[in-house]
Amino acid sequence: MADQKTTASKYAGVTQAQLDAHWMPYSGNRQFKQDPRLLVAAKDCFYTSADGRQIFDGLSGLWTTGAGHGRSEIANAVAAQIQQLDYSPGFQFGQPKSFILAERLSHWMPPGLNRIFFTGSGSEAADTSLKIARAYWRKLGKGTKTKFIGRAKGYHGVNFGGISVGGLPANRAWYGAGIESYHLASTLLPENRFTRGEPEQGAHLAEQLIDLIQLHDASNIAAVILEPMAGSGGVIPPPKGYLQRIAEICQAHDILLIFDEVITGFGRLGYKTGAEAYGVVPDMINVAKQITNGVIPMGAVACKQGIYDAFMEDAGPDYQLELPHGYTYSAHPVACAAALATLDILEQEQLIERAHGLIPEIEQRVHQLQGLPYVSDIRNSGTASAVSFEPAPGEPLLRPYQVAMAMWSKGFYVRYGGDTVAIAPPFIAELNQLDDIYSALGDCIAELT
Ligand code: PXG
Repeated sequence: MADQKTTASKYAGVTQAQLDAHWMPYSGNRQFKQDPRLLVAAKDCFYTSADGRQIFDGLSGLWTTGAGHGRSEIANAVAAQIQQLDYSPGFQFGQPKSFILAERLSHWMPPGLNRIFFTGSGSEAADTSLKIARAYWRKLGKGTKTKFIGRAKGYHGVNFGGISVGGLPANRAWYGAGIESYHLASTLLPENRFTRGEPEQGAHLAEQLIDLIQLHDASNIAAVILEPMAGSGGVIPPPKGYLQRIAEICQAHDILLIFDEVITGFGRLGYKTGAEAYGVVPDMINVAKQITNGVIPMGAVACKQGIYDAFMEDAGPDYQLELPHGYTYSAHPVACAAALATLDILEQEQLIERAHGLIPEIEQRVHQLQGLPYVSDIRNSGTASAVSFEPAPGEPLLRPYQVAMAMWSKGFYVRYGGDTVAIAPPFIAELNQLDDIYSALGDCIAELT
């Protein structure tokens, strides 16, 4: 892949004025527009770049596309749905597929999380879950339970609720007051550097929740929200026993536990959910991304039935709405069709099991990079892996960027952010493709100056 000929313009006919017009999300707009990295097609594990190269998809899109690209089953389901019912109102009227999908999703969730609220994205799922938590306590006559507890280095999307409970400083610093939230410490500990999988040290950090409860009183706390494996924060697996202890404390103090499984939902950890992977049942689970294989935007919040039931009780006349919340695109029929086709693929091709089988392969390959220059840590969790770098003098973000750009020129797409490069290949990746991407990563790191 390294020496492929440039056969087409890397601009794909896009003019400078067109590049300038799009304010790109989470991007270095100025650098990108000088040297665009445009993708024009995708099939299976590969993108085609505008300059005609095959680029291995080392992050399954943005953690979205575990079943690989160009899945005709999803394309056909989407096309058929648009022909049959392209849009239908989700408020006070319905369409069959949302009900079929909700019931089906409940079987992907831990037992009891069988009431599904649809959103358009992971960020909307985060804010929906927080709103449901507050409203739930109010319905129960405990309206003082409004505060939230998140975790440092947590990511729950970019809406105001999500950045309030989120723990990535850059995502919060510029946006003023959020909703009242407090944070547990990150479980990223120096003593766990280069651990394979879940680290031994760190379960004691769950006890910080007791301290926060003592400080704020459980009567004021609505929920704890955590990613079972913190993805955007740099692939941070939970220490052994940590999530179990958090769940115990929440239960003992009548605090809801929300798992944000936007990345871990539907196979990334080799299980249906992180909840299943770690044997912990939260009160709500947020999903998005892999729910439609990334093809159509969609998110969802799966709730314990008791939460839903609380809203249905004493709710006035039965034509009156029970929860004043929802989106124009909640349960969009085309997204529902894409999700049903995606679940079919995951089940029929046993891709969760396939992802599970990749875990030791990825673990072994990524940890071979230990000892290369500037590598300060290597982590892996399920089929996600990450390499962190010592900061370059005065430019802490430089090395991951340099590595990712070198990977791009060798024909590999990887994610970079903060001090970390992350790789999370599609569940359909072959072992030789894993060989290729991790050895290319090693070469790119070795080239760092
Ligand atoms: N929660 C979690 C745990 C996420 O990972 C969101 C919520 C927000 O989802 P939406 O659909 O609103 O973007 C996410 C999104 C990365 C990366 O580089 C991660 C995400 C998005 C883009 C890049 O790790 N996660």
